[in-house]
Amino acid sequence: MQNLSILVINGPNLNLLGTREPDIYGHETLADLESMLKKRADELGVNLECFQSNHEGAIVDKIQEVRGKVGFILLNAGAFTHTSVAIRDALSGVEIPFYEIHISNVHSREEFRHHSYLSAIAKGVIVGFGLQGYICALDSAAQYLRSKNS
Ligand code: CA2
Repeated sequence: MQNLSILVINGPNLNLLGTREPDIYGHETLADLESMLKKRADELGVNLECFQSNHEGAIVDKIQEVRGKVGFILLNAGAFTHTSVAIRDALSGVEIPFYEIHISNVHSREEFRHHSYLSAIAKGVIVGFGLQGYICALDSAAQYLRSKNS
């Protein structure tokens, strides 16, 4: 059976998208982002679920919960990118391929944003393309799942 299901996870504070710091994160809200992704997923013929949490444990639980159910994860772990061994271990444990996404170019920002606990185990990393990065990641994940399942 084809597994063309993709999960998008947005981490802490990404629920504030479009409400503050528009110079860094733009003017679009999380709801705008999610509806843009759902529309693209429909065009691509893949199933898409979107999840956001400000809590590390909830993100770990979600990753564990989708084991065997989704074929790919698109993950912007927000600040947990730079701190969370727990999220990395969960991703390693479920063996679901994932792309790490950042809206801003973390490498042009503060030093503490330069290190990621996730990049080394990610299938790819998209940084600094704004919300467009999620669309690129979705296109690529759909292509990956199709070629893997064909
Ligand atoms: O650039 C990214 O996507 C980040 O993952 C965003 C995180 C940050 O901690 C990472 O270093 C890079 C922060 C998300 C906060 O999002 C906000 C959006 C609007 C207003 C305030 C915060």
